[in-house]
Amino acid sequence: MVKSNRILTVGAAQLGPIGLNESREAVVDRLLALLETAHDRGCDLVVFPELALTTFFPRWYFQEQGAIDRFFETAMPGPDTARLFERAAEYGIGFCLGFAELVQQDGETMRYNACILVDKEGTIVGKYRKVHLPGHADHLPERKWQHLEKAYFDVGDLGFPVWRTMGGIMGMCICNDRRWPETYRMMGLQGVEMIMLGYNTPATEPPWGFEPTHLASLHNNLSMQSGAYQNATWVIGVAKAGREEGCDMMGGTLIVAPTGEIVAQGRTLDDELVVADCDLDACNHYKNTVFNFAEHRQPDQYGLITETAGVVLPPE
Ligand code: ING
Repeated sequence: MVKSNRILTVGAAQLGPIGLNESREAVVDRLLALLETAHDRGCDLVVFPELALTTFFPRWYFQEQGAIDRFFETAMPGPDTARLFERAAEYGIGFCLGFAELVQQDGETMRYNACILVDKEGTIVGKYRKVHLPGHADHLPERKWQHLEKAYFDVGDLGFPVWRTMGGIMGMCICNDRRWPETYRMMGLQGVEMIMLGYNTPATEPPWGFEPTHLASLHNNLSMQSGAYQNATWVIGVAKAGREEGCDMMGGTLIVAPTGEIVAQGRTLDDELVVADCDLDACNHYKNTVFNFAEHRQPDQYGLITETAGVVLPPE
């Protein structure tokens, strides 16, 4: 078999807890330490979690907009993150970074749960803004933890783009996006070969109430393994893990092959680099056979479902 030269050595850079008042400088120091380990391990690409610069602040209700906005970046790279870009470019390592983005759009201040893809030269080649915002929009004082992403972020307005870079077709999504099949399929229809995503997921107490704890891992793995297999793509899922301000966040950092197999997994709830060689050509088999969309999909039949969903059809 011809040896593929499209092998990316990927480092899934899981983060342990980030404190409510932990400085950007202290957090970037941790990102740089993971980046150094990735350099030592020969990585081409490093994937950091969702909101990798701050604690998961939607778990609290803040009344003052200023108290919320202190978790946002108004420039990327900015004064706190420039050294991450510089060091990565020195190492020749690309990276994906999740952060809270505050931006002016048509004279209006918009706030997104965002992530960027930076190439080996330190250039931002892509940006994604989280589309599926889970939780609730209003303060629910009876809850142990809030989940106020709908209050703190606008719905992402960039769709699900993919970018030809790092020798392949790369895509991104964020956290709750990974639970929705549309997320993977929108990129699958564009030929994606690697989807990078970060997440901050409470290990218990999902937004709607109690669930047996083993299901958190099942649903995490199921979502990413099926997304990978059904769209013949690699999926890199990276946790912010551990007991963050008293809230237990699940780990479960995963690297999933286009076969749907888990090829590497995190073992801790701390800062941990999970590394695997990802051959982008491993996507070709399924894209050319089982999931050859051109050959097998019938889009003109899919539209019919929306007309009948939930409607009792009249007798023939
Ligand atoms: N967190 C969670 C996630 O989708 C959640 C919210 C937890 C949804 C548990 C369902 C079950 O992983 C974020 N930040 O989206």
